This record gives sequence, C-alpha cells and structure tokens, in this order.
Amino acid sequence: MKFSLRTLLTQGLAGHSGWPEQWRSPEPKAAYDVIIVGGGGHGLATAYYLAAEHRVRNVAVLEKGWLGGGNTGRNTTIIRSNYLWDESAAIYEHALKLWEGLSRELNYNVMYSARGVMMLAHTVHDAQVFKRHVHANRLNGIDNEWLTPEEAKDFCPPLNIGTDVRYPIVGAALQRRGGTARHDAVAWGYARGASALGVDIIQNCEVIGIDRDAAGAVTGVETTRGRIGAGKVGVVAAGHTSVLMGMAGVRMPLESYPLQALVSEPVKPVFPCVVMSNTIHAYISQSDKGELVIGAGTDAYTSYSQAGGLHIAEHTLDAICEMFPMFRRMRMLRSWGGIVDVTPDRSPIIGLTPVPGLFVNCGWGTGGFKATPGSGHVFAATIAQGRPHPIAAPFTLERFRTGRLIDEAAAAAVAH
Ligand code: FAD
Ligand code: PYC
Repeated sequence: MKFSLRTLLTQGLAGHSGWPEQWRSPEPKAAYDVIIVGGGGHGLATAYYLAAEHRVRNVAVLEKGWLGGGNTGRNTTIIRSNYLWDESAAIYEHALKLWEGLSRELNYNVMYSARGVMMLAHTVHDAQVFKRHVHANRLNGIDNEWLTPEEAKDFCPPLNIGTDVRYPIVGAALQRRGGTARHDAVAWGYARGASALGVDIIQNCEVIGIDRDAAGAVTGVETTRGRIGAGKVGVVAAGHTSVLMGMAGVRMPLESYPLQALVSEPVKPVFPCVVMSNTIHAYISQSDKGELVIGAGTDAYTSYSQAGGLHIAEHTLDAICEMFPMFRRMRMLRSWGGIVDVTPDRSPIIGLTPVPGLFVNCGWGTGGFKATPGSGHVFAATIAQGRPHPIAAPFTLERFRTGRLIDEAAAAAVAH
C-alpha cells in the first residue's frame, strides 16, 4: 500500500485510494440523531463524550477539510486554568483535570506535559493584575503562585532579568500544573475513540446550509456531499461560526481574526517550561522535537486569512530576543496562522440557540486548545440533555443581551 503524509494532510483520509477501507471516511447516512459541524478537537471531543457518556452513537462529525486541520493543528498548545472569574476557573479547571487523565481515557498518548506556565509581569499594572489572579485562583483551589524575578529565572534559566531592557521583568505568576500537549494527537485520539464507539467521521464534507422545518426547528444540513438529516446539529467551527450560524438566521457576537505562530530549527532541550508575556506580545515553549514554538498576537484587522501579518511576527521575535538573548541566532523554520473567533468579553459561547435543535460552541478566541476536553465534555451533555451542563450554563449566548459578561481579556494573555 502506498500513501504519503502530504496526501493525508492535504486530502484527509477520504478519497485516498491507497487507504484500507476502514480508514476511509464513511459515506454519510440519510439521517443522524446528532450532527457535529467541525472536526477540530472540540467537535471530536463532543462526539466522543456523546457516544461514551450519553450513549448517543448515531452521530456524524462533518469536517470541510481534514481532522485537526483548523486551529487544533495550528496552535501553540499552552494549557492552563489560571483564569480570573469563578465561571472560567470552573470550566478551564474541569478541562485541566481531564487533560491529566486523557492519554489513559483514550488509550492514546496526547503527550500532556505539566511543565509549568509562567506569565511575566513587566509593569506595576501587570504585577497587580497577576497577583489578583493568583489570589482568585487559590480561592478556587487552583494552583498559582507569585515569583520574584530571581525565582522566575531559577525556574527558567534562559530568562533575562536584567534591568537594561525596554520592559524589565518585575515578577511572574506560575501555574505549575500548566503545560503543553501534542495538538494533532488530541484530534486523532478523540476521533479514534469516537469512531470505535460508532460515530461516523466524514472529512472533505463542507456544510453549506442548515435546514429547518415550518416551525423553525433544525431538520438537517446541506453539504458538498448532499443533504444529511439530523435531529440535532452542534456547530463547533472556530473562526467560521458566524458564517454557519448565519445559515440558520442567527447573528453572533463574534469577530474572526488571524492569530499566528512559528517554530525554529530543532535544538537539544534548552527550554524547560512555557513562558508568556502579554505586555511585549510573545509566548514560547520547546516541543519534544526540539523546535522552539513561538506565538504572536492577533492581527489588528478581521480577516479569514490563515496567515498573520509579517510585522506582527517581527515584533514577537524582537520580544523573544529581548527576554531570551541566547535565542538571537536561532533560525525560524516555518510560520502559519489560524482564524480565531473572539467574543466581546473573551469568553466562549456554549449552549442552546434561538433555533430549536441547533447548538453552538464557539468564541474560544486565542485560548480554546486548553479547553478541548472540558468543552467537548460539557457540550456533549448539553446536546444530549437539551439543557446547559451546569459548568456551561454561564456561557450562554443570552449573556450579550442581559449584560452578564465574563470578562477574561487579561487572562486571555495574548495581545488582541
Ligand atoms: P478548529 O480546530 O478550528 O476546528 C473547527 C473545524 O471546523 C475546522 O477543522 C474547520 O475546517 C471546520 N469547519 C469550518 N467551517 C466548516 C463547515 N462549513 N463545514 C464543515 N466544517 C467546517 N489555545 C490555547 O488554549 N493555547 C494556545 O497556546 C493556543 N495557541 C494558539 C495559537 C494559534 C496560532 C492559534 C491560531 C490558536 C491558538 N489557540 C490556543 C486557540 C485554539 O487553537 C483554538 O481555540 C482551538 O483549537 C479551537 O478548537 P476547535 O476544535 O473549536 O476549532
Ligand atoms: O490561551 O494560553 C493561551 C494562549 C497562549 C497562546 C495563545 N493562547
């Protein structure tokens, strides 16, 4: 049998004549109990928990490209739960606890590595904000601690704590249980688990319409592979949620922006943890392959381009070289972008919609990878039971009408 990784990445499993039958995307059935639109980590996790915990197995995941080819396969994999508000702490900590047992749950190594996430403070204002987070997190039973510059350097020796720089480091907040995971393994692990429980995973199948009956309830979707019926539809299509929800006549409070990242040539292990600096717009870790994984801020303008502005990457590399002078001579190998959908309060939207049978999970913005297991877990319960899971309940679409916002702009920790 002949196949190439390039074919897998560009065409997905469907349509590759060299794959064994059981690896190809199945033909869609005429109707499913639930259709999930979007085969990223969140959509696949939702399908997995629908099947594994709610015994809802007549489920299809429809993906317009290939599994994990959206933001799931494009992000810098930072995992942490150090958000400010109780509602956020609950959902991100729920996710973090699931990460801790995920490789065992899926019998698939997602390479979760709790190497610690350190968020740098460069100004008095940063220090006050992060200390507030440390206290709020600890009240919620979430680990987070304040470090002096010297303690920060002990934890991450390449860090420059000199004072002769634009933004000297005045301290840092450290979540030791935070870390990284392997992004595509998460998609594949959930896909394999869901598929084994009977879920159909159909790639190269773009949803181009949402069908409703005379009473307005969802009856199925139109796709590039024909019409498929469904009792319930869950939209989990980061970056494109507004487009999909628009097909059902629902206007979303979302803006889509490119967010970019880049990796260096691989080197031996030199970087022990994850470091983030929102003030000077850079975050960095080292992958198991040895590449430095570096992320930037969002572009200043909305767009569906899967590449960020070059000047944004230059600015990020300036910041990296200032914080870690030993990396000044590193060469960068490749860069890419993803499209993130951002809500006004930088918190997600999870739950029911004004359209009966239509559910939505979106607005994770620059920070949804860490939430993948928790998001899928509570969204599956919400779809199965037709009412919000208690952890998802505060994250309704309704909050933009009532004004009960959950402002996490500071904890998002990425320049917007
Ligand atoms: P996706 O993986 O994007 O999945 C959505 C899927 O929907 C896509 O595969 C897409 O092809 C599909 N789709 C869209 N429209 C249709 C349609 N009409 N029909 C069928 N399918 C459709 N988060 C963190 O927590 N930590 C980080 O360090 C981090 N770094 C990031 C760095 C970058 C550069 C980027 C871009 C994002 C980063 N994020 C990070 C955010 C994180 O990647 C996302 O929030 C998360 O991956 C979203 O997952 P998802 O499954 O919802 O989306
Ligand atoms: O949410 O931690 C995060 C993050 C880091 C980089 C992009 N998002």
